[in-house]
Amino acid sequence: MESAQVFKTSHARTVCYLSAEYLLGPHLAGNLVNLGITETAREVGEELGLDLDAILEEEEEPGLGNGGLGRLAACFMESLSTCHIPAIGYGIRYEFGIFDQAIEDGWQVERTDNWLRNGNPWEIPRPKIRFSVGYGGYTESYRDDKGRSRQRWQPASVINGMAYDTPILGYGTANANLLRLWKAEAPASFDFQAFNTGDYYGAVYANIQAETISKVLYPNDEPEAGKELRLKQQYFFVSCSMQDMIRLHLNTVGPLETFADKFVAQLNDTHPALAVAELMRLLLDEHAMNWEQAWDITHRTFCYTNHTLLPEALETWSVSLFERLLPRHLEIVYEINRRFLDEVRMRFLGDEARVWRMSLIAEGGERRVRMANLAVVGSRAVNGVAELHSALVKATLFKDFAELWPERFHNVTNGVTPRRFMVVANPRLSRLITATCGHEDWIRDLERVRELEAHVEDAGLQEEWRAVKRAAKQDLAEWMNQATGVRLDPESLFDVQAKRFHEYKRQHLKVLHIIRCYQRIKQGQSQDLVPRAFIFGGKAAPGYFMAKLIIKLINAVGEVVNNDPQVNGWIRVAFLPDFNVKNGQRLYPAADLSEQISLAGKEASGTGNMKFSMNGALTIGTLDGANVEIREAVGAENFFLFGMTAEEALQRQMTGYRPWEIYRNDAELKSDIDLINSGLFSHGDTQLFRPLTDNLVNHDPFMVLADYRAYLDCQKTVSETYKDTPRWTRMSILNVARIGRFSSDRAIREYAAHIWKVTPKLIEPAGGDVA
Ligand code: NTF
Repeated sequence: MESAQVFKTSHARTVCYLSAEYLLGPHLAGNLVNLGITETAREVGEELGLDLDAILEEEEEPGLGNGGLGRLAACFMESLSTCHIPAIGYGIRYEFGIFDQAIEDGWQVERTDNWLRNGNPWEIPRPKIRFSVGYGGYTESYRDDKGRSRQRWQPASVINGMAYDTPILGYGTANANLLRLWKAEAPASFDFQAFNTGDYYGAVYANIQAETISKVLYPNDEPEAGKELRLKQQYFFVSCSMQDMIRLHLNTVGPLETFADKFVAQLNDTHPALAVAELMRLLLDEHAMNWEQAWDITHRTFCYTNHTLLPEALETWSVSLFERLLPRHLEIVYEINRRFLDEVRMRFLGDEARVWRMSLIAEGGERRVRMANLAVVGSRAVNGVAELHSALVKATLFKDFAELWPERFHNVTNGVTPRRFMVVANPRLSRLITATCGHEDWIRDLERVRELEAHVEDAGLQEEWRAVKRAAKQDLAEWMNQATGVRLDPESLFDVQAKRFHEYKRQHLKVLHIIRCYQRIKQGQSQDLVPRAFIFGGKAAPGYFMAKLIIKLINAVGEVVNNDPQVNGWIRVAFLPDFNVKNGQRLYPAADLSEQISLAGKEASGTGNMKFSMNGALTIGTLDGANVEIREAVGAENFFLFGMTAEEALQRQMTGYRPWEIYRNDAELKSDIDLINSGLFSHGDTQLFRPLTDNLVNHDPFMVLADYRAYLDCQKTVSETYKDTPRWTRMSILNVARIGRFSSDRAIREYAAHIWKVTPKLIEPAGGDVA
């Protein structure tokens, strides 16, 4: 309340982060750390006979996101507070978040995530903060009281959005920003007419319909299905949020002319891109502005972050659906487009092909609204999430736009919060860092972990470093045994890949390595190997057949490997079920090796790569996303690099990629794939994995086979290095010491300085001290 009051009275410029997803994870441990009262809470608990760790285990996590994009939003909210930047996070209060994953007979099964079952102690319902949101209907022209011709929207149905606020605490600061999530409900006076005519059921049904809008998170990671409910969700939260911002502005600053000076709105991918059209509608239709003025404000308000180049993930909506649901917004999109394309024509005389490519409407076939183009045109800044990605954004996806407006394009490399992913997840490592550096300031200024470097040769530190890793591996082994019955040896190399399942991330490349190790051991050629635990975690989109088949393959290979006494002293395979924020916190501290093996050019940034590295895992990775910058930061000699570059991959695709030739010419690769087809891993079923193996041999869209040999060679180097324990330890220490740049605090400071132009606003604690 103190923060809100100060922001209000000081008219502080405020960031509004618009995101359809927030993958928050449990709040309690993070809030205790940020308040500096973890030990106090533990002691008080003991006095009361309560075990803090047991309490932390109990907490449900709000899984209101799919993967990297949603978790990034959560890290950014925490860093915004830590960096004293006035901010509001806007989103949807999904009643059911990302599904819980169970593994049955090796297959993923989805269970609903009923996270609100026992209530949510962190949220504050705000019944007075409610807005109505319309859908459908028609638009009409009329003359206002000054005789001007205006447009208005008569929606066919109206629902309400009610605010639920969660305070997001910063580390060691009195500042608390708001995460404001909207819940959909029927308007209080729902369909009275139906009531009066006796259609009680119909009226109640409409009521239920309204509430479905914030019911469930769409579980798709990258690809987008054009679902009507999804468009309704997007418009719902965007409309509530824009109305709320206007209300706040009118209540505090005053006239809407200065709206863009008070607020900057960051679009987290295209999911909230409708906000551009909605702010235009509110300014034009509800606040009687003219087009030029409304557009000037709108365009100065928004900035847009792109998170993927995968063509199937780029959102488009069919014009007919858009028109049926949002007729007024379609008119506005058309008018934005008309003016924009005139500008393009003027700049590039006679280049109609360019006009086609840049249009907000895709023509030819079913006409569709291109949300990415709307986001670029409606924003004053556009950014990618890692240097390579931002370069590709300019060179490929938005090439035409970068030629028109080069100054609009930026890079801000992602980061993650060290509070959650080091201090909360890995208290032992944190204590060791604090003891070695002699201060805790690295927690707020992660660059200062660099002070570890001075001690890298210290045998005592190396010894303690290994003990910390060893203890985390022991913890994970125990948990894994409880959860899955798979026994892991803490002495073995923990080789971990944890992220959403997607072909471009190439979990199956790692599976081919397991099969290769298996065959080598069976053939008595284990001399180059080290004992390894191959660990996987991650969910597949429920409708993504190939991703689910890869999960099944991992578990099938695991069943054979783990039950074969000839090999299971060497290798084990474990699938950690239900990879979420909480389980991630168990995994990162225990990893020796972090697998970041996507086909170069496909992973926009990756953030798991940073979380593993911060916890002392070494990375085996391609030159993709933020791997490139992590490798530069930690030093090429402390990173296991393999595979084609993005450019090489593209080149090879264009000159005709023939995976079957690689398959035929590499005897080991052929025997690994043939072993899958033999039925060894499927109780004699030779067809089960055919869709996967056939796809690899005949199409291989993500060039697994092209990188197979380089990957195996690199894994050999990994094993050799692991055998040199002091060397591995030094590399691990240096990974942590040089990871400072990948704190989300740094990312937020870059957004603040280069994109948002906001300055920190310190909150003086009112009632007392903040630790
Ligand atoms: C993801 N994008 C990217 O795939 C990751 O590489 C990146 O680290 C995160 O965003 C955060 O920037 C998406 O999830 C989406 F939805 F855009 F495809």
